[in-house]
Amino acid sequence: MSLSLRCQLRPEAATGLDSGLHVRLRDPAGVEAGRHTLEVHPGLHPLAPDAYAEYWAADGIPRAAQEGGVHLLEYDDVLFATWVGPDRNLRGRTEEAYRALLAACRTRGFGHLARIWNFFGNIHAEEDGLERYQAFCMGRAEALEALEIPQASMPAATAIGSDRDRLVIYLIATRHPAEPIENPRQVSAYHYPERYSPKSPTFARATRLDTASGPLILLSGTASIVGHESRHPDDVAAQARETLSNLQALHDTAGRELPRPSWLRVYLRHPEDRTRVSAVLAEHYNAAHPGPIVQWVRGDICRRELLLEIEGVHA
Ligand code: 3EB
Repeated sequence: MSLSLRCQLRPEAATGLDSGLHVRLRDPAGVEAGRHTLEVHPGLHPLAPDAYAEYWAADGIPRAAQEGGVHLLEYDDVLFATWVGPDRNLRGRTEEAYRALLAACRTRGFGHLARIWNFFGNIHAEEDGLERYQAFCMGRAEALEALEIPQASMPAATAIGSDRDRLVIYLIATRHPAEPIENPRQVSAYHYPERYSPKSPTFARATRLDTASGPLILLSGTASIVGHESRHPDDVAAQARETLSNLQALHDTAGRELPRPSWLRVYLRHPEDRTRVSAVLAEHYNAAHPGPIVQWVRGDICRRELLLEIEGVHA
């Protein structure tokens, strides 16, 4: 099944009035629904001077809808959905949000998640005896279990700590399953030992979709983790190199003939690490012409020792 889904990271000024899902990092957390657009603001801080907007669209004129806390933008073959709300009682909120999102998708015949992004504040703070990232994992796993989402149809995902107090989730759903891709260098997140979270994170390392303009690989947030353990706790350049090895392994697994990354988003815990990470990226991608567009964002990675995480799209 070939989809009409398209994705671009574009200069922010160019987003104009096109229909589709627009993700803009600089605005306060929230969502704005238009007649043919859905604008999501995860509540993150892009690092100057970059000003990109993430732009997703498909063929045809989309239908906008709202259902409970869920905003939807529906094309014939692709559905975008968002949920934005307060991030207190994160476990319960996450479960509620996932249930509402999945129900809205299923009702419309979009039973498969290809990609999902999750943002909330104070990711390392404690709530009900759990670190908030773990509370998030619990709520998400509870919803996915209740709705009987099989491991083989986990979406590619991002979960990042923002500087706001909002839970912001947005997703891409399809009528037919995307192909999940796991990383041979890493234990699948859904098989992580319990010490990372009483209920494992539920996501694929990447997913592949076939579109009218060719294959699309959607990369989950990827960090300096080998097996299930964090590597190079105090060395941001080494973490960057390890992360790029993970991204390379995903590309090799998906198929080397597939396109290179067209854009990457780097989440940095400490913005001052940008120069060092940027040098590692330049070295790695200098043989690629053109190399990926890179967007830099301040964000907290779910494990305290992890200093960066990279996501992106091959198209
Ligand atoms: C990792 O590989 C790093 O819980 O949805 C990356 C992407 C990470 C998604 C998630 C977590 C998630 O475990 C953290």
